[in-house]
Amino acid sequence: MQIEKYKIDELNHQASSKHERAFEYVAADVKDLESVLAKLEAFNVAIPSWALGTGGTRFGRFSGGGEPRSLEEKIEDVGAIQALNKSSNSISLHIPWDIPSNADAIKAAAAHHGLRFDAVNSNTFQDQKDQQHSFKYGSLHHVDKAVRKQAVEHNIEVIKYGVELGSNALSVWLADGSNFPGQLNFRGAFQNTLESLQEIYEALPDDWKVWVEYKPYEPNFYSTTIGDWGQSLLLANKLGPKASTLVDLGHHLPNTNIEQIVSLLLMEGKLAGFHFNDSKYGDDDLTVGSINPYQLFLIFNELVEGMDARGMTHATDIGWMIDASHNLKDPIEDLLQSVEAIKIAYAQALLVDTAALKAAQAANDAVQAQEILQAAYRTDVRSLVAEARLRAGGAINPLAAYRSLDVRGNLIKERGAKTVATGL
Ligand code: AOS
Ligand code: ZN
Ligand code: ZN
Repeated sequence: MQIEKYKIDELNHQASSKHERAFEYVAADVKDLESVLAKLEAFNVAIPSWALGTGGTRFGRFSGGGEPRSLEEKIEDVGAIQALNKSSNSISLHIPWDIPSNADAIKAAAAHHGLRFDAVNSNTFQDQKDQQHSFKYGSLHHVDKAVRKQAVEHNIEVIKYGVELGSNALSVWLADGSNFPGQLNFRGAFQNTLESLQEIYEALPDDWKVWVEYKPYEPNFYSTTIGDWGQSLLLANKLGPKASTLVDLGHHLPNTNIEQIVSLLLMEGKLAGFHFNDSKYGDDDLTVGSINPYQLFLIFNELVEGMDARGMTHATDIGWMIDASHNLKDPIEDLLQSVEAIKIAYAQALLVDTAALKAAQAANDAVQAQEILQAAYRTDVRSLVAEARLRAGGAINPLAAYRSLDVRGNLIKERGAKTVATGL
């Protein structure tokens, strides 16, 4: 399955006069228009290989049709997303859900769609068939050295797969924790985790990074061994310059000020990047921007300001990834919506009048500071994002194009109506 460029051009032609009206209206008031558009054009968000099939809950899973049955088909799906939105040029693999056994062929398939491989993710939260020791009581933090060793070896194997694919980061999320008070010695668990991560760190190639993800609860409900950004940062600092903290937006207790965490991690040079999603209650893994788009904007505001202050390049100096699961929507539609929400928040943040905001802050003018932020947030930037995408060769409206080209219908014809994506 491949979306031909001429079909996108045809749809763009039909949508062009409406687009131009909207674009000219908003562009007239944008300072540095060309630089804003160039930044939007350069910006890409990695698509997780585990988000291309219909997810489920522990109560059930309702598969959709035309789901990818192999890594090759997942690459095709990401290729379709990229053809439409020109902002999804990489794919993040979870191993062993997706084992790139023939790395050259997989790399070639990805390159055919203009894709590369982003961070590789290890999995020590499930037991695999024929695995010697169980991860029931954790992995890198385990009380038994033999279990820790098995988990360390898995991570090193994941790095090897990543090297073959041209990736340069290992993303580690641990389910390690405890379900009941007294079950675990916190310091012992932390020390074991540190020691295990040090062994993994030693195995990183020179140009590689390790990203340490935190999460306050689930699957353990009393303690998580890497439960918050403090614990992750502590590990990252002890590990060294190749280690940093990954922020998954859903991994915070309700109402946490995530933008402040982001700002300080950036200041310390320890912000690895993001797992984008949205949440109402916990790690809901909902479509980015579907619940709290203002928070997303505030995070991007910190990113733009903090990255500019540190002379960082927006598009490449941080890991931008989606981590979502869809038990209701067509996964591709959800991902298109998610990338769009991220780019909208980014575009709004690029419109913030930073100099005026600094002046308001220096004058303790909270009213003016709010006016400045919300003037940017309330700007309808959709046509700016669309214009950047159009210039990059994508669709003015990716979701509408996906529907009118009946991509899902074609996938169902190709793959069948009763498919279950590999992985999860
Ligand atoms: C789990 O809650 C985390 O968000 C991880 O990033 C995990 O590896 C991913 O969601 C796949 O389950
Ligand atoms: Zn995550
Ligand atoms: Zn999560």
